[in-house]
Amino acid sequence: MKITRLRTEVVHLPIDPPILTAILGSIRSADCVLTFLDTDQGITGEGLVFSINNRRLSVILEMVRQLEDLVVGLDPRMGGAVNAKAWGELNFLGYEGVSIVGLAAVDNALWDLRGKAAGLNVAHLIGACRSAVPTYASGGLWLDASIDALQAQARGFVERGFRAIKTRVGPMEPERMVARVAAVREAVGPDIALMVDANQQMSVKQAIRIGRMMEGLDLTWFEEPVICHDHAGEAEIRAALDTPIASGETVYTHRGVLAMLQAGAADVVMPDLQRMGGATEFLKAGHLCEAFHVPCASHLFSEMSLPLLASLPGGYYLEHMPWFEKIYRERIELDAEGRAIVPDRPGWGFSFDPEAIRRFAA
Ligand code: SMN
Ligand code: MG
Repeated sequence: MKITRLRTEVVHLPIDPPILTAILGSIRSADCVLTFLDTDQGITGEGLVFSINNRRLSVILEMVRQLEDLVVGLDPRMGGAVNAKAWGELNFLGYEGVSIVGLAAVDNALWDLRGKAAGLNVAHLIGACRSAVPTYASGGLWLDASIDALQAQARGFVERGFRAIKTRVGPMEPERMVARVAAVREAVGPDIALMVDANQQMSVKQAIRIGRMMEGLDLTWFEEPVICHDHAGEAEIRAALDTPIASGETVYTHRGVLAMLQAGAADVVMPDLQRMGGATEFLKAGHLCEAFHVPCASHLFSEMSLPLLASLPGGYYLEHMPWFEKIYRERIELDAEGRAIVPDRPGWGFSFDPEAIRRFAA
């Protein structure tokens, strides 16, 4: 089998109503570069990368397109060679930022292609450790929700079958912040796992103070309390609190994860498939986490991260974010314990819907 071309489609997926976040402000759309690797056997591999509010999307699109020469003519079974060659070439542009985002689109399409060629889901291609992955509802409980709305949304997630949910805190008085999280805990009771994400907006001292105020709320984790580069600060907060610290969505490649682990920055690492540079790097990051006895969760990209977490011995919570589900034919399904079921379908097990592509096309 040979790859004949790399194709891209741009789609704009509305986030409606818009959501308010502490780090990115109002988010109104997830704008994607869908990436297709066509072959001479009629099988196509699919990957996607994205930008928020259509910002700088054309730069990402061009980066993906610029990698076409690495894959055309290649036997997809030799995907490791593409990755190794890309790493060599990207040395010039760098191992963070848009170059790695471009690689993610191509690498993920290659994994999908290998799965489809073998007739296996990516989890089974690697060798799955589990047939379902614990997941938390992340598409709600935002900063602009009132206390009543927070409680109603939290109960709604539990009614839909989720056993874990994440809420956000942002710039406001600590007492108000903690009261909002306490209201969510009160709404769902003690048996639902609850995470809190601060999106990097606190100082180390603030995070320790607020983290102490939340210790009684039995949080599963307190995420990104401080700016993503401050691994020493994260380690200080981690040492001061009983609540586990989660971080990692903003670092690039397995090397970024390695630096976090070496700094003892987090109790839970949550790599982002796009910032990792694709599944090949995500898996390396996951294996490093295992070596450091740190559970590996995921950030966004729920459909593709699901098979990867299923295949990692130390795989932990899948972030269930519904932003991309409109573009897929299939949806993630939950089992009776609120875990995301690994599909039997080949490749990622989630494929782009041509009708949805037309509807959301540029
Ligand atoms: C997040 C990331 C990107 C956009 C909105 C929210 C958040 C998460 O940090 O972990 O989901
Ligand atoms: Mg986060």
